[in-house]
Amino acid sequence: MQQVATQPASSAARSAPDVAGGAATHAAAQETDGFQLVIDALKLNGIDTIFGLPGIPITDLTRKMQKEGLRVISFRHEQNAGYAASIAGFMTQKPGICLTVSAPGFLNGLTALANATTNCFPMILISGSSEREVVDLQQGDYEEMDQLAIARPHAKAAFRVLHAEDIGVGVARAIRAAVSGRPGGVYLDLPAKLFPQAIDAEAGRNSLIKVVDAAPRQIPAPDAVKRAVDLLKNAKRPLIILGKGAAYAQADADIRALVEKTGIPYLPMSMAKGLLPDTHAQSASAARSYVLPAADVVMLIGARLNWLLSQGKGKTWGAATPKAWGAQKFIQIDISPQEADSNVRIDAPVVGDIGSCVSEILAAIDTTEGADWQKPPAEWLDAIAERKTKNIAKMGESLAKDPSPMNYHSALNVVRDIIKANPDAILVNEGANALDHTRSIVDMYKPRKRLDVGTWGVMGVGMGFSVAAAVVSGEQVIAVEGDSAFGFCGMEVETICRYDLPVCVVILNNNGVYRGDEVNFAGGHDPSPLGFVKGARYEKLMEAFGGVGVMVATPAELRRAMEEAIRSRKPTLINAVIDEKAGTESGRITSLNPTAKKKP
Ligand code: ADP
Ligand code: TPW
Repeated sequence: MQQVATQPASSAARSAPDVAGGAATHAAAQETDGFQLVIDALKLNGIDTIFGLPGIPITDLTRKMQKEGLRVISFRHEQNAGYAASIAGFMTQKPGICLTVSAPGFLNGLTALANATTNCFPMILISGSSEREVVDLQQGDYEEMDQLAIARPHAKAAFRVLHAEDIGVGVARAIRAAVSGRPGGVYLDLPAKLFPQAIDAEAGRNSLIKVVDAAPRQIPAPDAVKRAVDLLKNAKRPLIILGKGAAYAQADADIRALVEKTGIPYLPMSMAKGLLPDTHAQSASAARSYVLPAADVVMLIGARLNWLLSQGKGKTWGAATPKAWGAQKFIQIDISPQEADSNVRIDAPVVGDIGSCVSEILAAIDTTEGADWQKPPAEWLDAIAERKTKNIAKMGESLAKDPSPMNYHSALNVVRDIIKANPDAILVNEGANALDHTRSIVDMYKPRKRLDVGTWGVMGVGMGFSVAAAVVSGEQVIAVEGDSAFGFCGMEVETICRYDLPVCVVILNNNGVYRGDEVNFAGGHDPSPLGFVKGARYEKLMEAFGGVGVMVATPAELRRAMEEAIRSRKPTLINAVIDEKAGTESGRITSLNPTAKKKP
């Protein structure tokens, strides 16, 4: 391995596929190796950024990658590198790459890989691994682990490459698996022995594959489109639900055209906020609890009927009992042919990529209905408008209050103004109350600007997402974090400072998980399992690495600090101290939390 690192720069360059051969006369110049082929295969496929953490056996790989023009973003913990890779995949439709060492590094990255698969984000976890023969006989190698077997159930696909001449195929298969069909996490196992394997440079070059049409369009069947349009046409109380699949698909103009042409009210799921501006007249977000049970036809676009939509049944949907179905008929646009009927009957599944499905539906409406398309009945739209007006006024009252200490509403009212003034900024968000309140208070104006805990409600994505969002887009990032959520990934503020990224972290600090006023019911010296150090100075963590740290206690101070962070684009951490009694247990999902019959 060391041999490769100390190779003269020119020899490494000569073995790259685009310049190899020709003038090369030295024997070494006619050979390439595993290190080089991995880099060449990734570059050939347009991969330009790697999120990872070095160590045996991938240290030289990270050095060589950087030397050869890949941007290598090195983290303090692989889980955060993995989250970064996954969200880069969501934002760009290119698989985000996370590179780790073997066993413990691999396992640290695996949570992020599983999360990517769950959320349908395209990502490739590339981990170095130990010697196969020793691992398989369990003879006690350095960082011994059967990584491929462990990754498989958590990934959409998993591959191992044993020979340098197979690297091209391995990378191509990983890319196709990550981005085609329903996107997901892919594991690529690269044993230590692979990297220094030398092969003939020309054979190596010929073994590489530039993947053609990695995520082929999937055109829906005309009869499926017709079935959906017929159902929609006859609806009295139609509703469109936009999910993060719709945001991922980057079919923004057609989705907006479909919503506006049909005049159907819509609800954005959390990461679909901004696909149309949240201030859009047809947004039914402020009347969610009215539209879900009352709708008669619901068109899901890139959203699953999972727990976030109460599995399509129960009270949320107007049914009498938790397991009973509502009276709705469903249209579901999804790339996965297996998604329909997973919870309730889907009357009109439309299988295909969202871009193709939405444009075919638009075309069908135009051909069959043309100018005759009837907007939904006025009673439906008026009833929604009435609820919206009432709820928006109620929210306005809460936002106008200026309590002392500050609470979620008065702090987030500031964030709401800041995003309104900076609609290109990317909002990263995690926590329980910090998540739920931000989602409902802070309007988004552009697609793919809100990145959050997603399908699993996982804590710890905040700093990885922030790093990737800043690196991929170059835009200002604002991360609104619960103090507990931040603790899962807080050390990455060093990464933010090291790469000098325009990230402003706002910690809504209420001294604990959900809230900060819990006591130890045993009466002992230990704090409650839910409590943290009171009056913690999180802002000093950012200062420790050269960033800007500010502690604020009022909305005016918060506004000043955020405005300055955006003006300067400096890494900034704002410790926003809020009322420790402000939160509720588990935020808005208290009902999912089993509690003891008798309180401790
Ligand atoms: P949300 O949490 O926002 O409701 P989900 O993650 O539950 O969204 O659902 C996203 C859905 O979008 C998945 O079922 C996935 O198969 C689908 N999807 C992702 N990308 C595409 C695409 N390009 N075309 C069609 N469907 C897609
Ligand atoms: C990987 C369980 C859900 S929300 C939360 C935890 C620990 C923290 C809530 O406190 P926070 O926000 O962030 O201070 P706030 O505003 O309510 O006070 N481990 C993982 N994921 C989850 N979801 C948990 C634990 C949890």
